[in-house]
Amino acid sequence: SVQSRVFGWNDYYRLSDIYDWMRTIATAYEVATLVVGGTSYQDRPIMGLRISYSAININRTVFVEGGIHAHEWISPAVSTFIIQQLLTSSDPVVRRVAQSYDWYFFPVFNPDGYEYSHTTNRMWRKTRTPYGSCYGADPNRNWGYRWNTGGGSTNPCSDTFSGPNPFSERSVSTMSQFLTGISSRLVGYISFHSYSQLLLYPYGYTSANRDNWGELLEVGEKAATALASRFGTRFNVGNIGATLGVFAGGSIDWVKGTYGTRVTYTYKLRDLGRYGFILPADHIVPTGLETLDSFVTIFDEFGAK
Ligand code: ING
Ligand code: ZN
Repeated sequence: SVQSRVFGWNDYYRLSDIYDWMRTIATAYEVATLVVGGTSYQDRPIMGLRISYSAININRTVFVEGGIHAHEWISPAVSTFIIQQLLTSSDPVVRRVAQSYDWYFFPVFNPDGYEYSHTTNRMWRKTRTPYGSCYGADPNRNWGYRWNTGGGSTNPCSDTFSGPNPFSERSVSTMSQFLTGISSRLVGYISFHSYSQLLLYPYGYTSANRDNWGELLEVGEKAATALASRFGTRFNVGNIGATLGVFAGGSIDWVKGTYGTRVTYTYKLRDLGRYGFILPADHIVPTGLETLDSFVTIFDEFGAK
């Protein structure tokens, strides 16, 4: 048999490499547990890692979503990078944050699309559910909060097809059930996208500022400052609808709108468009490091509030 490559952050990896690494982590670290949160249309498991330094559920759970859009490869890579750092870093802030919350990381939310982007079409974004002669719905337009009220398409051939119904995508419906199961303990939801260097807070369905947007902006600005302090990478902070235009049916809107989760951000990671979605692999480590700086700032700030 072929020797498999050693997993790391100098390259992008196939789904099976990522899942093998997650199994290895769950075996090697007592605080890490492998969980299957849901399944995809093509019957792939949506695998996650739960990280908890506490013997009990500490009622402060954070969910991290990576790879909901298949071609945004930096998103799963940064998700696994942060897992690794929470488990191994000796930085006192990282250690404090790691131990102050229970974590669920799902680095590849859209496994069918991710594999298709590796095997067939590097720019594939959606799921792979067949709809007539076209394939896939946008899993970030398919959630059932103000579904299909803007920024999505009703055309199954479009890259932003909202799906025929809310939660039509098996990955979205099964993961929404998983989230409902942990919702009473859920205090944070982070989704990683690329690209544009933005740190965004809800909502996508409206450009109006809602709920606790004031503290999300204030902490978001601190996080962006922390991010820039590493390599000078500049992120703008704002609400999704006002910054990008109105987009309904995103995961972050559903979580915030349904459960009122306090700490809710969507990152759009590097870069500003030079490479766009095809970010070279030598950006993974620096993107991971600067993102970690902002990530721990967010959860340290909210931990103290
Ligand atoms: N952009 C996001 C998208 O889903 C977004 C923007 C974020 C919309 C959160 C709604 C909610 O289109 C990219 N590039 O993925
Ligand atoms: Zn995206």
